[in-house]
Amino acid sequence: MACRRGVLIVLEGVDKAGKTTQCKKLVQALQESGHRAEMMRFPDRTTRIGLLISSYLEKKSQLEDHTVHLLFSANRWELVPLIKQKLDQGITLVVDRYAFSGVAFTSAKPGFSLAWCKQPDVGLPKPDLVLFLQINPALAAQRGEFGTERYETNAFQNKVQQNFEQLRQDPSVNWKEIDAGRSIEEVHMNIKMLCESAINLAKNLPIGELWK
Ligand code: ADP
Ligand code: 2DT
Repeated sequence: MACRRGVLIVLEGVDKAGKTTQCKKLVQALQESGHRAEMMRFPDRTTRIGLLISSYLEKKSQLEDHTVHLLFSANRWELVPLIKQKLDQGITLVVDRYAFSGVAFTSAKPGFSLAWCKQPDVGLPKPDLVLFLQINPALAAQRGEFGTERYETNAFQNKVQQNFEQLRQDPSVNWKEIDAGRSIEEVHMNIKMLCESAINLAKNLPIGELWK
């Protein structure tokens, strides 16, 4: 039997919606049911570009707003060869944040349009499924104190949430909304079911190009 490609699954949502928790559980569940699956996250802070981003997020350095937006995008593009290689090998990738966070966060800054923010990420591998973990940012904030990184304030997260709402109007992306206010296990079961069907549907189709 020909080796079918892996499927590109992205989890998005405001801080503390539960993305990292659910990515880990999903990878484990997929592996247990016989799929090859791995987790990735953006920003990937381990590359040279990622180190610049990490220092900026930790407020150890300043970067001009357009510049850091382009670095976040470059951080995705530099990993595209690896993403394609893994998908070709039949490995399903579960990705914690992608271009949607890129657009939602930068466009929460004054003077940035959604259209401008999307441009550098046009043509990235298009996720087969984008799971939006929907939660009121005020409820998510109750899951723990904000850290000290950039963007970790209620006012900023509210703007990010509104920008996600706009991005989710785009029918060219396969968005699925998940009620992330439920227990970790309930959310997981919901996500697992959606992913199993996405894997069955997508594995015979070529990977698309985002926003193109
Ligand atoms: P994100 O990656 O979206 O920022 P995390 O997965 O890191 O979110 O979760 C943030 C915090 O909330 C963690 O302490 C985690 O254990 C907790 N958490 C995650 N999902 C839930 C949930 N469904 N209900 C209650 N707490 C949760
Ligand atoms: P975490 O490492 O805790 O997820 O925080 N961000 C992320 C952007 O501004 N642009 C992007 O393209 C991406 C992927 C979201 C990372 C922080 O960086 C923000 C929170």
